[in-house]
Amino acid sequence: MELANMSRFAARSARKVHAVRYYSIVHDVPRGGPSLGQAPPPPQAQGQSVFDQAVNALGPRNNWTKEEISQIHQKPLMELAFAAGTVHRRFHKPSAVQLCTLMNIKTGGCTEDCSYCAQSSRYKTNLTATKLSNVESVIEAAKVAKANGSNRFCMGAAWRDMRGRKRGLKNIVEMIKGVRGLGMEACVTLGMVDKEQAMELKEAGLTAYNHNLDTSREHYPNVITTRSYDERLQTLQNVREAGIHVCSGGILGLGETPQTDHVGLIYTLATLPEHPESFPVNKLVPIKGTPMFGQDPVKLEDMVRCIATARLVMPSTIIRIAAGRVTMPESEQMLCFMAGANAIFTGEKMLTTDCNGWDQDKDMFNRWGLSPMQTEASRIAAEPKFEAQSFAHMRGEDESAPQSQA
Ligand code: SAM
Ligand code: DTB
Ligand code: SF4
Repeated sequence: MELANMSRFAARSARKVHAVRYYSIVHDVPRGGPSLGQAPPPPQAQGQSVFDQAVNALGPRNNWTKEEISQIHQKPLMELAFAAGTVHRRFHKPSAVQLCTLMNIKTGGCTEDCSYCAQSSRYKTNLTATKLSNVESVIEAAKVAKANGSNRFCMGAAWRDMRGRKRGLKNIVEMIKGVRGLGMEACVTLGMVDKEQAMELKEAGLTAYNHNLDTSREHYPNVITTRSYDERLQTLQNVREAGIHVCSGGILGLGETPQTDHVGLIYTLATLPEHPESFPVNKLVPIKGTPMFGQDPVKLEDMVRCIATARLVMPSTIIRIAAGRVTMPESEQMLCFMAGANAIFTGEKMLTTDCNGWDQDKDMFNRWGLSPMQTEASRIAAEPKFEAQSFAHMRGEDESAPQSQA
């Protein structure tokens, strides 16, 4: 590296370590919006179109039909996005965006055949497999995330399931306790878990478990053959019954048909006994060597339509722009926020691919007046070093209002 380049690099690295800039924090409304629980459509909804009922809803409902969701999904995009933004404002603070930071605690060598994944041992993706990270390194990474304004830390392992991983689970329990000890929300994504494992994670203080359905039931066999859709749903049930928040979503760009498969994915999640607390929308990151490499890139309109439909159908759920955000210009991300997205992964890395760096996101938040969401399980706003206070006083709102639970 030339001397001039080296000193520029050193200056950039030094900036990363020392010049941490902080976000201001805003509080979100309680989960469930104005009325808590899985309420049926309000009585005045009789005679309204399904779209109008969704726009006027005062609480979530889980008796959707696929046809109803399809009607919403088919609306002219301008109308759909505006309606989703309207519902978003009723159920969430529009300027609050949840920040979550990912860490890959066990990379590669996975037995599964998920046809998009860099970490499957079935594909030649130039990835070196690692053992489970040690607890200290995970806590150090969580501290960096917290110092950069993240209030949720998600640890991912390239595993099919947790069978025979007693020692691994013990270490993960310590990681969860450490992250929670920092006042952050802890999330893990470890593949399938049974009821007992879910209970152990709950006892450790786990906030949320990420397990994606990835796509519709119909398209799923074209993507993964080594575990079934119903096995995935069983894990979601185990997590829910253990009292852990459910984070489950999908990947767009797997060769699916948006009109049927995005609707199908949302339908399955929106008709669970309780909606997932968060719904990540991943845009396929094409990984050379995987069967999905070479798929047509996801169209912006399909992404916005999917987010807006999910917002109308699961109004109190936190919708996360997940993988592939690094490929989206700021203007595209903002369209997603305006159509109901209210969370991101932030930091230098996703699992094996790049994420938008800390500074890039802070600049975007400042330009657009966004602030990190403060949720029930985390209290980082209470710390004085996050200097700028909530924007609530600017709106004349009560800053001690109850928090959302993502
Ligand atoms: N092994 C665990 C599992 O599959 O549940 C946890 C890790 S797995 C990598 C977490 C999720 O990341 C997947 O379910 C998928 O939705 C998403 N993902 C993985 N590779 C991706 C890619 N190339 N593009 C977009 N999303 C991806
Ligand atoms: C989710 O829905 N997306 C994240 C997180 N949950 C675990 C993972 C995205 C992975 C992107 C590809 C990679 O970095 O390997
Ligand atoms: Fe393994 Fe998870 Fe990747 Fe599938 S998505 S290959 S289960 S790491």
